[in-house]
Amino acid sequence: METLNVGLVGYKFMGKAHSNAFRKLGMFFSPSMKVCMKAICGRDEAWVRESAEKFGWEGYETSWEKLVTRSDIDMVDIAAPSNVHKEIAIAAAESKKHIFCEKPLALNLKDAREMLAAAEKNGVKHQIGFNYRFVPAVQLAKKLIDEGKIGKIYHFRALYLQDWIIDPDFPLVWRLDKKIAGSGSLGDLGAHVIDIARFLVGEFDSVIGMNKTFIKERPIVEKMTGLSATSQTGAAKGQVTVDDATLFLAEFKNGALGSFEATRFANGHKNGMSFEINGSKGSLKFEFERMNELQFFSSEDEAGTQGFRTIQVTEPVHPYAGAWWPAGHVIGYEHTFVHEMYEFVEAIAKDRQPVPDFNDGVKCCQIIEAVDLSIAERQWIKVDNL
Ligand code: SOE
Repeated sequence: METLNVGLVGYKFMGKAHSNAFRKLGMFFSPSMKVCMKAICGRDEAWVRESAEKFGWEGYETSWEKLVTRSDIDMVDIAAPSNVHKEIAIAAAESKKHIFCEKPLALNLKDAREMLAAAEKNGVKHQIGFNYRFVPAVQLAKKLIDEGKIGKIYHFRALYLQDWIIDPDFPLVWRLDKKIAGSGSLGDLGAHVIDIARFLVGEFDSVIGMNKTFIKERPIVEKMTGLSATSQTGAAKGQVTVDDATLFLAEFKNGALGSFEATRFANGHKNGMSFEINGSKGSLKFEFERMNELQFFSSEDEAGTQGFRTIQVTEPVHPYAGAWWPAGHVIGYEHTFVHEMYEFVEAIAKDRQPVPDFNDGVKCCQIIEAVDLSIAERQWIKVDNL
C-alpha cells in the first residue's frame, strides 16, 4: 500500500483537530493509502516540539518554507491563521504537494483565486476545511434532498451563534484583526453556513446584508489557547477591525430564499450552528449541538400522523456512521475532521479531485465579499459580478 506523507502547518486549535484526524483515520476507516504523520510546523520551537510529541508527529519544523519543499512530504495541510494561507498554498503547489487548507480559503477573493489557479496549474489535489459538510446528519440531509424527498426548496434559514467575545474586556485576539483573519463573524462562522447552503440548496444569485462591531476597542492579548485568551491587567487597548455580527438575505439561482445570521454576541450560545430547509414536499432541521440528529418532516406521510420526526443518524446505513460505534453510540465535533481527511486521502489514492475543494473556497469568498459590498453600498449585489 502506498504511503501519503503529511506535513501540517499549525499546532493550535485546528492543528490539534487535524492531527487527531490523521491519527484516528487508519483506526476506524480503511483508507486506500497509509498516512504517515511526517512533520508538524510552527514558529515557537518549544511549543511545536511538544505538540509533535503529544500529537504523534515523527518530527517538526519551525519554517514552513522548509516544510513545503521537503522531498519526503507529499501533502501540506494548512491549519494556520488566514493571512498565511495564500503564501503557503502557492509555495506548496509549486513544490507539487497536494494541499488541504482551513477555511476561509484566503483573506479576500483575489487571493483565493490565485490559490486555486496555483493548485490547478501545478496539477495538485486541493481541499478546503468545511468540516460541517462531513457531519453524518448533513450528509443525510443532502441525500434526502437529492432523492427529491424535500421537493422544490423554498427556504434556507441558517444561524451560527457564539458568545466567546461578548465580554468587552475579552482580549484583542488574531480573529478580531482584519489583517490576520480577513473577516470576523462572517468569514469565520458565516463561511460554514454559506458552504452548507451551497452544498444543500445550490448557487447564490444575490445578497444584501448588515453588520456591526459592537465593541470597537479591546485590551491587547497576552496569550490565546483555543477560543480562550488573557491580557495583562491594565493592558493598552487596540482596534477591533472585523465584524462582531453579520446578518444577510440571499436569493439562490433556483429561486429559493435564504436568511443568514452569524454572530459572536449571542449570549449563551457556544457553537450554535443550525439550519432549516423548507421545500414543497418536506422540511429538514439541524442543530450542531445535537449533531447526531436530523429532523425530517414529510408531507407525503399519512395524514393524521404527520409531524417532524427525529432521525438518530448513527445507524450503519448512515453516511460515515458505520465506521465508528454501534448504533446510538454518538459521535462528536472531532469526527468531522476525520471524515474530511478520509475524503482527501481517498481522492489522492483514486486520482480524483476531493470535495469540497478550492473552487468551493473561492465561491465562499465571493459570497463573503458580495455581502460586504452590499453592506458598504446598502444595496443588493449579484454574486457573479465579483
Ligand atoms: C471559532 O469561531 C470557531 O472555532 C471557528 O473558527 C470554526 O470554524 C467553527 O467550527 C467553530 O468556531
